[in-house]
Amino acid sequence: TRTPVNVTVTGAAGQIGYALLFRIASGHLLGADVPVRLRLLEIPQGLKAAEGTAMELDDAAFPLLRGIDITDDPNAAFDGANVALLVGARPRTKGMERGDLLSANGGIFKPQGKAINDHAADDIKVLVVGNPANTNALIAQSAAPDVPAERFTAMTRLDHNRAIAQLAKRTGAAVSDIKRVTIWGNHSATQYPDIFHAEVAGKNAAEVVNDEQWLADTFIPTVAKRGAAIIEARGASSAASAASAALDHVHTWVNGTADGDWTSMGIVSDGSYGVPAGLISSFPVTTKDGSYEIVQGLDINEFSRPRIDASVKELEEERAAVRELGLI
Ligand code: NAX
Repeated sequence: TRTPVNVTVTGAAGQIGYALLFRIASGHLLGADVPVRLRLLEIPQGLKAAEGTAMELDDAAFPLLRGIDITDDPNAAFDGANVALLVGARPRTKGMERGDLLSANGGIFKPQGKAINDHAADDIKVLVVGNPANTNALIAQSAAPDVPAERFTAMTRLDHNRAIAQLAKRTGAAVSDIKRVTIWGNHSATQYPDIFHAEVAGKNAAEVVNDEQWLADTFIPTVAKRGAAIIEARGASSAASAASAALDHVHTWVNGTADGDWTSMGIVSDGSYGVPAGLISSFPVTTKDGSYEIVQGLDINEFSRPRIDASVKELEEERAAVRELGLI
């Protein structure tokens, strides 16, 4: 029998945590044949609720679940971790300036990055979900100099999945017929969902749609502002879809992209496509055997270039702000 994989989830008592943990325990993160041990990290006020969730996980009697530890100590939570899902973050509250938001999150992601550096397993893979996800990932990565930088990633898979869903709706195609969608840049309203290289049932998606105005005025804003639309409709932010995207992100990273397809991940830039090196920005990537590569050689047209640049500029501003605050 296989050794269980240690999966650490922060913010375990939150709404994404609640949607995420049961599916991790049932095999949707790593595969139906991979046993897992869960480590739940919460702040002291969240521990009791996390214990309640752990009771329910016990009650589900998942055959793959080999244990649950709950703690408010990052050093214990990341000890021996193979996969870390950093979901807990400080939300923006009324009247909070961007600097306050970044420093509050720096207070979370810097110590967690250090704890990962000092205690995680050698094969650690980190996904940051908590917002501002790209810059939180940069803060954690900067605090972990002994971990290869490419192990720190930020989630844009929800945006990627949203783009696929919108494109399927518009074209009448099945979701499974849509390939090679790309999210570029920041997981924020400036992100750029790109369909110029995408395919709908084997045909170029931009040509199938053949409507630049729909792209500019409907598709891009619908994808980029979907989070706000969900809050408006549901009275709470995306949770089950975010959890599903987190599972997809890690599952794809570990198990590989399908032939002829790619995915979107926020990763440390190597300077590709004019994105300054070191920024954590979303790119089209293929994955294989637990590692990933940026898809190279895509032609970036006049429609796409300024949109990618605008989102990357926002990431540079966030990086400058956290540098100023001494967080990286
Ligand atoms: P909740 O407020 O329901 O849960 C957050 C949990 O994190 C709480 O239980 C809190 O006690 C815990 N927490 C706070 N600080 C912590 C720390 N230092 N260590 C451990 N736990 C800590 O939020 P939820 O709806 O679950 O969302 C979590 C994060 O995901 C938010 O930052 C949210 O903005 C972000 N999202 C990111 C998305 C993405 O695509 N990248 C989409 C969904 C979501 O909006």
